Amino acid sequence: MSENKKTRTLTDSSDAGISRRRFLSRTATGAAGAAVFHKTLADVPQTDPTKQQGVPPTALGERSPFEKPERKVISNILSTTPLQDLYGTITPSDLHFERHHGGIPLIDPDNYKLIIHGMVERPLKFSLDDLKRFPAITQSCFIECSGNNGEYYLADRKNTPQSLRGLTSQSEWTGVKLSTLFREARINSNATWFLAEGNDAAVMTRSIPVAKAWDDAMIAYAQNGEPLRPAQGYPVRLLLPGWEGNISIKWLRRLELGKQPFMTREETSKYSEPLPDGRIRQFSFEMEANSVITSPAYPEKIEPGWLEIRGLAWSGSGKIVKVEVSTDAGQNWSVAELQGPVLVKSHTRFRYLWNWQGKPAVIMSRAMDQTGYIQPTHEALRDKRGLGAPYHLNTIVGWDIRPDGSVYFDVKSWV
Ligand SMILES: Nc1nc2c(c(=O)[nH]1)N[C@H]1C(S)=C(S)[C@@H](COP(=O)(O)O)O[C@H]1N2
Ligand SMILES: [Mo]
Repeated sequence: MSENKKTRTLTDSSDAGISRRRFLSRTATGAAGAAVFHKTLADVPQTDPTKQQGVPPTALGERSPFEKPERKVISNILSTTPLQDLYGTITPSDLHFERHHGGIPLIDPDNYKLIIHGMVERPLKFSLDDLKRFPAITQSCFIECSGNNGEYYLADRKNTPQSLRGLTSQSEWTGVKLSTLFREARINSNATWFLAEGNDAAVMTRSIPVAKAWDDAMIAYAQNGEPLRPAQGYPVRLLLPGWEGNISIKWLRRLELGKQPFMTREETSKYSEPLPDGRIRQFSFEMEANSVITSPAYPEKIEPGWLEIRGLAWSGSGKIVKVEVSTDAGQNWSVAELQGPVLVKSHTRFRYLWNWQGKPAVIMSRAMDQTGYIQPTHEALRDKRGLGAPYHLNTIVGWDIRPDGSVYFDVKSWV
């Protein structure tokens, strides 16, 4: 009966009114007549919860076994966020999308070093503790891979919000402003670019204009209230709000100041975009306004009557100021409601009430940001930029609703 004793000592003064007899009769109805706590929620029999002990406090929490949101692992370098299973704007850290070219390295925080050198007056080396001693800032923003365009499934009507747009995730990040470190190192006034280098098998390097450091770049060591997840760059990553995810170098180990782009491997091949006029767009930092309806979407089935069309919009250029929804394949547009507070360079929830009358319909969303930029159709994007590279394709996408209520990806929005 030691279990019973334990339970009693846990009982606080607010339970003082419960008589010993009633207490015993309650616990006695538990499994095998004793107050047996179950180890995990999955072990608790699905019978009357008032008639059995549940699960005691544990060091780490668990999700309800009834909820199974999962990243979809596309390959050993890529996984996507289940946008359709999430609420609000923050992505739970264990569901943040992952993109890495050489796997997730294991880095001991005690051996961590960040070096700043090149065109600086004072070359510096920081430990993780050094970085944590600087004034800290916290800001929310999304990270989106420039390849967030569903290229893996485009022609497939069984696309989901996750397969179409699951390479964007939102977190609350904490760390140090990059400008604080650049001041500390007294960077040369002619230094207009810097190189950022990662400590993983890919040794990823990118060139970045110093102006971004004076704007909003940061060195992040925490995500959603805890140290970074290894997949997000533990112990330290560079974070460039609003810019293509690729440049936010994870497992950051070195920053070198210079006066021109460093022409890294990524910049001379992979992440450049051929344009229709034969020129090549080498740097395309900002993620332009984008949106996706997360419900209704494939594989949901809807019933006639009122429903709320829900989704996410975001822009790397600032705040989302407007999201419009069409229920007739883009002929007419109505303004959706935005859930505040709307933050810069952040996922923004939109909602639109709609009375579906059981007829075929195509629903779409399009976002507008504070610069006046409006998310384009696929046709407009193709004319402007060509489709020479599968990057920065923030096309308006839609869902095709059939008379029986089934919902499919509107493949036509991609032609
Ligand atoms: N060191 C390093 N940093 C990296 C990468 C990498 O492979 N190595 N991948 C980049 C790419 S392509 C993207 S889209 C983002 C993804 O960040 P996440 O995995 O935290 O979502 O990290 C970037 N930073
Ligand atoms: Mo990426």
